[in-house]
Amino acid sequence: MSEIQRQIDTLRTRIEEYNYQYYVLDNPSVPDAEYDRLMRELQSIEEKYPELITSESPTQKVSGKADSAFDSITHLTPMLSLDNVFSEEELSGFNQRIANRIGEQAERSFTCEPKLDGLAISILYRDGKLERAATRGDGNIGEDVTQNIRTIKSIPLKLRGNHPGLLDVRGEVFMSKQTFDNINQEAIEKGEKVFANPRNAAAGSLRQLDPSITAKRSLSVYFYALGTAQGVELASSHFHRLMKLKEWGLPVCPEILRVQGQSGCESFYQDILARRESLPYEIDGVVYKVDEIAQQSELGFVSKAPRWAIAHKFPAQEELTKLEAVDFQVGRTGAITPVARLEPVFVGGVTVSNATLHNMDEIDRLGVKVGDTVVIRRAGDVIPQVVSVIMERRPEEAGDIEIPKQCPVCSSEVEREEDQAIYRCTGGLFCDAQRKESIKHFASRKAFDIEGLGDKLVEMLCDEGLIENVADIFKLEKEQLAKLERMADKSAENVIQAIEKSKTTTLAKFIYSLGIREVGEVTASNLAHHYLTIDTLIDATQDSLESVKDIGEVVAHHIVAFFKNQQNLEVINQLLEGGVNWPEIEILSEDQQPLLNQTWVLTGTLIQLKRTEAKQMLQKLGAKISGSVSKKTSVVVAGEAAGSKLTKANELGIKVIDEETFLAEISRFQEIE
Ligand code: 5U1
Repeated sequence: MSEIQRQIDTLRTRIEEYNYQYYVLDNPSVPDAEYDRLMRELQSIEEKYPELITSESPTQKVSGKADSAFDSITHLTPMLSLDNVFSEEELSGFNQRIANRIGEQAERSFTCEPKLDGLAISILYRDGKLERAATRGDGNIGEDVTQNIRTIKSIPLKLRGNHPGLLDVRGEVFMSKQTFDNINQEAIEKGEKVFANPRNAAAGSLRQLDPSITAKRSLSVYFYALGTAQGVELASSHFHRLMKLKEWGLPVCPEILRVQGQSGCESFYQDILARRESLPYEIDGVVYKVDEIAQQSELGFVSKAPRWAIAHKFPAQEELTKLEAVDFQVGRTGAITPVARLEPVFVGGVTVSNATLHNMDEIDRLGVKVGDTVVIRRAGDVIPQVVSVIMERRPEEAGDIEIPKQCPVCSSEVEREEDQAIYRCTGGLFCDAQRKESIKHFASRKAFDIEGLGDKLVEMLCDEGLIENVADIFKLEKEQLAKLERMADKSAENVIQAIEKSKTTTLAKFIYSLGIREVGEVTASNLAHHYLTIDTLIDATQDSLESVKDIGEVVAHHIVAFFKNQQNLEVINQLLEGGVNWPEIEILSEDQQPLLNQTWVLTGTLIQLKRTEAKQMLQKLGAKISGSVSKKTSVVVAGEAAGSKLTKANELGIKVIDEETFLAEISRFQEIE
């Protein structure tokens, strides 16, 4: 056998295995990017050696396979798939191919749609009634999932309006990010297997033999194409046809847009890419379709994909790389976090060489060893994560990961708290790492908000011995700063001014800045409004603390322990003597707090207000601010590009207001005050 044939066989075997894992088991082991790479490699070899193409090659068919557990349905017209482009140059190639076939057109219209990451389906309506539904399967024969599709709330069993007598409509069944999180959370609580991603969860939920399980999974659907439509006159534009689907009661993605030419397509791509994280569903790119149906017909198809449509894929959010080593980082409270050192890999639009491994339980759960090939995920601005291990690529010399017995920074003993996944350095403020981290926290935006005193400068000041604790910040002099590397006179002056400005704060921020374990912004604010002065808080007992809103035994214990420590009290004294101050907290009567007992959630981007300002306004009126939407939420303020929290609020029927309405309501209360 020739070397080329051997290469082709290896690629085909691998791709077939990955197809099986993806389509039949709903449990892929490698990222899409790896699959796409193998497929492209095979395609390019087959292009060079067309005599080696066989009809069984994965390049020759629409992937997928009808599962024998379901009856088969032969589609009225084949369900096609889409070719992909990954760059603007490749998109130009697509446009050039269109122009070569049907002529140049300066501003050809395209319909642009997000490419949902779900499961393609075809639904047949006869005389307006849902008759049958099928998965794509191999493109010609799919699985009969009619009973399961009937349980999806947004799919009408009867069409509305002047619909076709016979309609075969195609779309994507998907699971929203929120539903996916809820289902996986439930699975964790029950000790069951979690789904790898919303797409697999959607596929696994739809291909259930018991439709009552599908019904519980809250699947969604958006339709994007007509297979067959008989008995009505159809529009000559794809975009208008989609609008018609809406009139017949079929959900269509609200993001679709008709644009002119390649530049219109590129703008759509950039816009959706920028909003990808805040969309309530997962997408892996966008789709452009020549809008004129007459032009579509002229262009026709090539093997399994139309020439008039293309998917423009986003940079992969998951990639394969090698775990080269694991280091241990010490945080502000001594928590020791394993950090994966990776062979650099381009993922989610940037080169990644580190990823968090969270804690030792996570390492056990992943079963990961040094030397393994791992799947790395980087979505949006979230810290890169190790998602899974490709076990079949484990080298013989792969090494176990063990927690160090001593702190890697100060050599103090490392302890594991009972029933906790976290190991901690017992060095406290003796540990350089904990000291540095507590100073970084103190200077950070939500705490003292000292502009210019970022993490790097804190590191330098500590390393130079210019500060040892947070109170030393207020003793710094301009000349000391100006001597530091890459610190000009002007910058030193600015930092000194920012330090001076930060001295006036609020009691809530002061408490938060102290970095007491598990005392976040909200708890700090509750403590401030309960105790009103720092001295009363310092003297508070465990029982008294447990009576404060949202404070339980553990947090109360951390607070008591913090103020018992003489070193901490000394630092607080030095801060106050150094000029740190805050205005007295006004005690408002209940009728001055019209939002008392209400819980508000802020989501999306606010344009006219800073998020912290909005929070303060609400807290002053008595409202509690929460980071997540639940049945207990009173009102959700949805700014621009609000995502999953807004969806959840709508699902739960919770009052949602925009920023304008929020400002109007707040100013009404302020007038009453
Ligand atoms: N949004 C969208 N996704 N998607 C997938 N449109 C779309 N069109 C497709 C596929 C497979 O196929 C067309 C050829 C109808």
